[in-house]
Amino acid sequence: MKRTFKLTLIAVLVALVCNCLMFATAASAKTISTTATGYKSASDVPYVKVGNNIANWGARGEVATFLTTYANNFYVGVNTYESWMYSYGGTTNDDTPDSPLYLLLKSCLKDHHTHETTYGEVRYHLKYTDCVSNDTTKISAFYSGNIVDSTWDYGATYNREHIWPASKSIGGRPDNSDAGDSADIMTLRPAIPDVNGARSNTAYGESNGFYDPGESIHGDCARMVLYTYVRWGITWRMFGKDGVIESIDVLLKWMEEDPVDTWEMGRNDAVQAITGTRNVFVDYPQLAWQLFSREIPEGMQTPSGITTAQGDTEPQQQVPWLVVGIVGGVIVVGGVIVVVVLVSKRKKLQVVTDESNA
Ligand SMILES: [Ca+2]
Repeated sequence: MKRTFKLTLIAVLVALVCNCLMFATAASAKTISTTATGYKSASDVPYVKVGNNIANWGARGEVATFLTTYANNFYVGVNTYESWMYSYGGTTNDDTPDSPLYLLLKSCLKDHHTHETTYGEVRYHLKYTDCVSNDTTKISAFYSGNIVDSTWDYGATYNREHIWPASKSIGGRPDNSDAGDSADIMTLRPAIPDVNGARSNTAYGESNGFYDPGESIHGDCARMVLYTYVRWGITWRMFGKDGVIESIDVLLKWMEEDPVDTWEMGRNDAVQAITGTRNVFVDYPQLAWQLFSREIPEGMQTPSGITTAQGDTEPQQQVPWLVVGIVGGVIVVGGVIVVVVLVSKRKKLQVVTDESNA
């Protein structure tokens, strides 16, 4: 009997060690680098609604690994990645692009754009689009990353930075009553006045004479200018020093190196609640490579998990580590119980044999 107890104890210990090892593997295999919010699926997102607005629920630097409910409801009918993935991009320079993919994306963004913000109303929307983790009392200033009071104080604490410089836009410098490309909240960001002034209307880039906004927002900037390039069709001012970003190479490099975070996804939701439209390059950044006829980088992180080359969709297979751990544990414990039962039966048989010999 004592031997059976010892065996059972050893078996339980072995099972526990096996389970611990499996869960340790599971933890190290996760793709989310920070747990600022920790939301892992669309149903996790706790939307805070204020009138027609919703607050940005995301966190900076936390790679987006899913599309939200708002995104999923947006991409339906002809406007889905599946319907675009075989469309020809064909854009190789800054000339007027009229490829099938460019036109499809443009009509998607434009048709959904049911409310064009005025420059004046943007002042009161930024606390929803640019807050962090649903806290609308504070906003995240672009470029510097400062968290400041969200109350609009006529531009003293923060002003409205044109990611696509107003001087290079169709509408030009807007008045508060103006709408159009230079008043589109999608590409207007709260910025500390000194920082905004330092950038002025310099094109983004890495070479001399360009403005480098910093690695953590390289992708943010690239995806925003690409939105304007398609939605508003300002294609002739896109590349080079007279444009808004250095080159196609820099644009794609920045998008790859700085993947979409949950904050950008949250901002897309908040902007959609106001204007009706989204930035398709935040939800499906891989479309940028397709648009410029480049091969999508192998293993690139995208919110939808689709990372393979154009025309060849293959959703990322996530290994269900938790299930593997539980099933593995059950198998180990089950095996051990069988062994213990067999050993104890054998022992009983021995006792009976011993007794009959007596
Ligand atoms: Ca970023």
